[in-house]
Amino acid sequence: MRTESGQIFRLEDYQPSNYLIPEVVLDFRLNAEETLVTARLQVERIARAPADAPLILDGDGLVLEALAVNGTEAEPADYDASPDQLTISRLPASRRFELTIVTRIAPSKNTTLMGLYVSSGVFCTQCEAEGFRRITYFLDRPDILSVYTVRMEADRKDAPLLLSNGNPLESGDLADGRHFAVWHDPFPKPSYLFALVAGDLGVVKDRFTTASGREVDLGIYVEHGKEKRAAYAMDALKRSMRWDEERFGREYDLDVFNIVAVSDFNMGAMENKGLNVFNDKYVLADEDTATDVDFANIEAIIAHEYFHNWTGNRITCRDWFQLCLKEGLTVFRDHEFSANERSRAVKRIAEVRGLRAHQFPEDQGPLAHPVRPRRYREINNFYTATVYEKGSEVVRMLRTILGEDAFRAGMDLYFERHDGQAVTIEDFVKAFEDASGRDLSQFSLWYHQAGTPNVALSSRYDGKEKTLTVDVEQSVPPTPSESRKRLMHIPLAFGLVGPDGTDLDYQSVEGASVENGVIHLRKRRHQMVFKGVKARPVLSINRGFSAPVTLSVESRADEQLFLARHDSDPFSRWQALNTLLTDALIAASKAVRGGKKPVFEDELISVTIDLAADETLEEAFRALILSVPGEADVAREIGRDIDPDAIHTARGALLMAIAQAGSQTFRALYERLLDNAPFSPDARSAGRRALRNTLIEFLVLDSSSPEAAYRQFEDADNMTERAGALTVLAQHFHDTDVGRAALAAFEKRYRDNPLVLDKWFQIQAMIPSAATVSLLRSLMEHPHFSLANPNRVRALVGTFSMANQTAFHSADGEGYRLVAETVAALDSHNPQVAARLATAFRSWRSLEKGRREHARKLLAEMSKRTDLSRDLADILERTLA
Ligand code: 0A1
Ligand code: ZN
Repeated sequence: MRTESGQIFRLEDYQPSNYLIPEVVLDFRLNAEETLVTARLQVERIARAPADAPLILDGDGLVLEALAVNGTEAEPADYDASPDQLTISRLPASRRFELTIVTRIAPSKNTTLMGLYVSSGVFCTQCEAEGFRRITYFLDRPDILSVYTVRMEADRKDAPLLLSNGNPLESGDLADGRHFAVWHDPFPKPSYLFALVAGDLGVVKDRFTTASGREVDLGIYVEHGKEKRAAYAMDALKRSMRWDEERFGREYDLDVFNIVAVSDFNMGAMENKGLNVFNDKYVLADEDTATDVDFANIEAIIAHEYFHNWTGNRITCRDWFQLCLKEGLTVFRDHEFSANERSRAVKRIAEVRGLRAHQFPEDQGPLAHPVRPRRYREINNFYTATVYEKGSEVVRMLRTILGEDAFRAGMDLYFERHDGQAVTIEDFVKAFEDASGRDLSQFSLWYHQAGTPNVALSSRYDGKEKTLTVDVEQSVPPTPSESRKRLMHIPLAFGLVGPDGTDLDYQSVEGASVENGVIHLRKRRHQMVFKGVKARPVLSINRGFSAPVTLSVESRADEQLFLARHDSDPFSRWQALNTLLTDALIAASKAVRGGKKPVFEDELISVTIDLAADETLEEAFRALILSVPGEADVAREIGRDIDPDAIHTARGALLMAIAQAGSQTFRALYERLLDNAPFSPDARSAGRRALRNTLIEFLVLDSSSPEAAYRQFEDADNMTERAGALTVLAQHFHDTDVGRAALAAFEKRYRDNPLVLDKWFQIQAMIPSAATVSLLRSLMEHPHFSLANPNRVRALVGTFSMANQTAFHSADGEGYRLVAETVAALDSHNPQVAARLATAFRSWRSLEKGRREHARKLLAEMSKRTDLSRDLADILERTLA
């Protein structure tokens, strides 16, 4: 491991800045090879700072061209400039002064996609978290709030469009085919929300009238010729704006709101004030090129970035330790929006599956950290499932505990109290304490303590006394640098399900506080006694996944089957079946490893088929019922000494058992679901397609023929069904003529559409075969693959590492080698994407010995390199620790 492993930042070291920058005027002479940036900063020394306190500005790879203080060129002796810092030691005695800083940057050479860069000929910026310092020297920290005026100058031909934050002020022509525009953002904001876009783009325009009658011009900018594919995003934007008014009383505050789609982007999208920049994957959609999942993601991410205008922009973070203040809360808000727009139960199941797939392994491995971390080396590595998804779960629990009305009162107080400020999680929680009068100190541990709590539970019914006794015990496993854990406040929604499937009443309960169908665990152990329970109930616990915990429930399989068939909470029905299927897969994997044939209970298979066929349930829910736990889900539950091949075989056997038993039912259902109506992306239609897509896999397994899938592939009039069929063909018939023909046809049709070609890369990256590693190596030579584009890398190598258990974990270590080589090749180019890809190794210790050893060797080899980025060095060091 390299020795200068980088500074560690600690929450307890936070100090307010000695200087503020109330106003910023930026001037950009845009040129791809060489851009000149002039920053005029109004600086103010705070009253209690010593008059001789040096001003230390952040930079990253900068070249200083000129520096002036109050309009006079600075003396070289008065400052020190390095690429990553500008220290000014002699400053005027007055508390307010002006600094003029000129830097020279090279956008076209910027491969990190942080700061100012060029994507397909368009200048764009990404400043969160610390990208602004790649543009000019600045106090690049979120508690420095400034009012920005931005002037841009560029060639009119290359960049007819000049956008920045806020409202447009003026624009005009200049000599030599150049032109300029000036934008002004009246809302003080941190530098990470600064944005600029300059280029030649097409646009979709619309208008929105806010609740109080303000007219807002909306624009979505995309590559010329793709305007039609932005219609859905525009619709989602207007629905989001209305929803935030109705649900949270939040109105938009500028005259314009612009979204720009770019093709090279490290993440999903960015909430820059009034000028959101998006990965084009989350803007562009039509039925021919996007799946229903794409449509749903677009809706969610458009909403997410828009909602940040209040939760993130108007109220921002004091420092980066508080990232969840804006992210967890905004994810909660976008989840609520999608739940309102679509099916709440289906949305919740999808969220929980996502949380378990991404956050649980993080929380249970070497990269575990609290929702609000206390230390970091590289903040880019903390845009994690824990900060986002668990952060959202914490806000959700807050609402469960307080109830809808008190929760809304807390939100209102938070907005009222902190508008225009940069605040902390403590401020956030305090608003809810003050609004509700409740003590949330124990609850706050959810922000501060890493690890997934476990709740162990057993119950017994006394028919004579009519009592149900429930023993509950909580524990939180140790995580890196936190060996001792404190007891949490865990809200568990529950029901006592009676013999007819309805919830039974009870007269009283002792042993824990229970409010509105929620048990509040606060101690290590609770023995609860429910009195006056008229019949033997089955306990349905953690309904709706009210708390992000693992459960160890002592219950019989027939009770879980009963819940799967009868629980009034649809989430719990799905959960009960999911638990049973997972247990069955664990047992089957064990059998396979022991050289035995896996067997499955008939009753488990039939309940699965019955639920899938139950016309009283919505189609999307039935599709989820039929998506049996994935190989990674089973691996996570096994937890140690994992053999991915055994799991794959076991899961294949389960799919086959369901396919054969459901043969008739599935065939009839598949035909019945065929819909001749014109395409619509609405939730109901998407649900039908989802169910058809799950059924098609069972149909081909049952018939041992690719024919039905190939027919769907050929007949499909939308991407969901086309890609769904191709996935099934690739999974099960990749080495047949039909499989190869379908893959070739897809490539031919979409060769010139990179976002669709990503699906083709993805589908092949998931093929469970020993030959996939070499297939991927050849696909990396495909003319449309490029390591420079994060979407391509994620589609091919990211998918392989996350969604191909057998090939990534192939016993010879070749899957690991492919990913490690890609990480190494990427690191000098785009450290952020390299580091994220490297997190694929985070669960290496839970594998069986041979694989574990392959992974350990590769990680150790990688970490020995002396030229690692801070991003990658940090991930490797923590993964190996
Ligand atoms: N704040 C954005 C996520 C984001 C973070 C860092 C980025 O840098 C490359 C980009 C985007 C969000 O939550 O959507
Ligand atoms: Zn966000």
